[in-house]
Amino acid sequence: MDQSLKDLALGDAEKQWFVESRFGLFIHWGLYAIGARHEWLMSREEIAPEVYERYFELFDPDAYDPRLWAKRARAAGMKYAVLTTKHHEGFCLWDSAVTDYKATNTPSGRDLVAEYVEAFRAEGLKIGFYHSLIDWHHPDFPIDIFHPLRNHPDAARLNESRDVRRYADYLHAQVEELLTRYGKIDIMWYDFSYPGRSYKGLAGKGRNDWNSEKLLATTRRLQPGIIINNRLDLLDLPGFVPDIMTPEQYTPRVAPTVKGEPVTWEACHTFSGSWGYDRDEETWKDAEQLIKLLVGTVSLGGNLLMNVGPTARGLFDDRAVDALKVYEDWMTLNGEAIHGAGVADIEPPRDCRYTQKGNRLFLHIFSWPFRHIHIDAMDGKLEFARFLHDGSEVKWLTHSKDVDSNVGVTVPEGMITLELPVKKPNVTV
Ligand code: JFZ
Repeated sequence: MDQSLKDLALGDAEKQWFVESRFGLFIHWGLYAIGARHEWLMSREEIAPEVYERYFELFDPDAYDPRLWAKRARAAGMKYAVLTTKHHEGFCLWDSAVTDYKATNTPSGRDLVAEYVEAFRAEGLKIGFYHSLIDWHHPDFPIDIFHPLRNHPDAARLNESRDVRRYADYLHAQVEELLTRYGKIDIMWYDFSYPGRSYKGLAGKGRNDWNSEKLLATTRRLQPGIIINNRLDLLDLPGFVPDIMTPEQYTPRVAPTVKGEPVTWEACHTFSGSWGYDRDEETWKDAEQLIKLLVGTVSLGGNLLMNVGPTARGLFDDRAVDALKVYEDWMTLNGEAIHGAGVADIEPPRDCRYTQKGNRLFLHIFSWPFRHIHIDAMDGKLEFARFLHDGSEVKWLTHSKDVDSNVGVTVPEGMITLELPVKKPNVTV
């Protein structure tokens, strides 16, 4: 691989804000909010572009006030946000010069991206753009495995007039707009590549289709400090390591590596299974799941990008508001154990997680042990233990050396304050 591509990766210092943030808001918003049954409905239901355009004609999020969104995100302890500027449906939330398929041409008439950037920046959050590489509306995007017209009897013939190079020019022109019109952008989240996959002879797409190397270079040139994710299909180029890895809807069992080296990573998850607003979805995560997801991710050294799919009116659904409130309540008391915290160099007890920040070790108790919890010995370095939520002292007992739970472990230099960021439940023991 050429050296230039390797030089495009960010150094640790430039990613420090990201790692310390630990928690961000993903926002999937587009015409699919009207369908309200998953952001992939155009593909799943094989809706032809001209039929899907009905949503375009009806799009009018009269209640959109991103200042409200930003306030809720900040209150939940989130430090950055990533908004879908365009999802696979091809609809653009900003006033792009290279398409008519954009928010400013709907009854809404507003540049939704501009308002988002201003509102989230005003709340002190870093600004991210999700941008779909896939585009099911663009006339030059070749019909492929996921395309709504994949089962069209003339798909192969229709593809003869579709030129992916023209589509790539469009993609690059739009990225240029997004990265030059809105000031400093902190994250670019491209999505996604699927080379080597095929369906009825229709090929998948990857770096040759997107012209990924150039897209990466352009992104870096226009926004030198921007964090760029890993979905451009560049991973198998020797020596190349993306700024971040983005495991989706699962939290890895161990921290991910790339080419044998630890890597900065961010798990993305949903409140309810779907990314776009899904009115009838019933699998909303409960408070315990939400907290465990965040703690579990940070305990492995990752970030959590938690998603909300706003409604077609531009509001967060009540269930999303409740979920954000869960985070708000917990983070208000326990945010110390998340922001700037990461992997602890010590094994947690069963059903527990550790996060650590300097000489403060946070023990997250996933299932309350009632009377005692046995933690590994810390060679006398344990200085003080207390609950994080109220600062109150927790007394501990030291067992003799032959008790299993006291077998020595390696801990960092210096004394440690152990803090327990879980409220003791109201039970009599
Ligand atoms: C992608 C999007 O398709 C999805 O709508 C959402 O935006 C999510 C965050 O990212 O999800 C994927 C990515 C990769 C595959 C499938 C869905 N894949 O490789 O099959």
